Amino acid sequence: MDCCSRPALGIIMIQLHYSPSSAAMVPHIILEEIEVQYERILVDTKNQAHRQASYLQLNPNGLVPVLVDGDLILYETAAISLYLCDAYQSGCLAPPVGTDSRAHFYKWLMWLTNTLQAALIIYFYPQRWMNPDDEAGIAALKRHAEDHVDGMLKLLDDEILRVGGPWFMGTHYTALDAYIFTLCRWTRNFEYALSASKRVHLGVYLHRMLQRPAVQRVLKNEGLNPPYI
Ligand SMILES: N[C@@H](CCC(=O)N[C@@H](CS)C(=O)NCC(=O)O)C(=O)O
Repeated sequence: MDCCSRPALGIIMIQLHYSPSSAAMVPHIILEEIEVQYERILVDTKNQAHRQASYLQLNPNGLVPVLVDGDLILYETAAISLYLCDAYQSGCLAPPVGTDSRAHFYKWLMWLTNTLQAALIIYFYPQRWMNPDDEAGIAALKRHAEDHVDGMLKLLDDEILRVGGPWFMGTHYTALDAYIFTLCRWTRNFEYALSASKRVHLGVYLHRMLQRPAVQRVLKNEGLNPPYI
């Protein structure tokens, strides 16, 4: 893959607003992979910091992550990922623009954000979609969300087998790997469907991801403990 590179800036201009184990792990991994200087700003979501006026000015949706880079304030994980790939190409984390590989990279990035991530959000917050006192309904919805994600994990497992690794797009590690790792971790407590790490090809792939120094730094930075996947 051909890439030009932009040297890391001397002063810290990038800020990542994050909370541990959230979608912010995607840009967090990317930032560690491309080795630019950045500052992590913890958003205390347990204490509703993401709902406060100062944070809503950064992201009116009240969600993490937000990336600030100079005058740019950006939310949406996929958009932040693409921006980092384009602006800081030292990590070569996306195929060259205009190639078939780049087209497939876009396809998977969109699928991850609007299909897998969206279904996982229902799994994590089923009460937002039901009457609050409908406990049976909430439990059923959570189970249905697992069922849906089950098919999606199978698709990822099949694709890893088809491509042959070591990374999702083949020999070249891309931002998709950071995204897939982050979302697959979220399935580790599945009760009905197989978690991502228990799948034949995804499991090997996720363990390979755990070997990456950037991923190890991120898990440490976010204060997470095993089991990670
Ligand atoms: N589409 C958004 C979704 C981000 C999102 O759902 N963030 C979650 C953490 S993974 C969050 O901030 N949740 C807080 C809440 O919903 O109250 C993105 O990809 O950035």
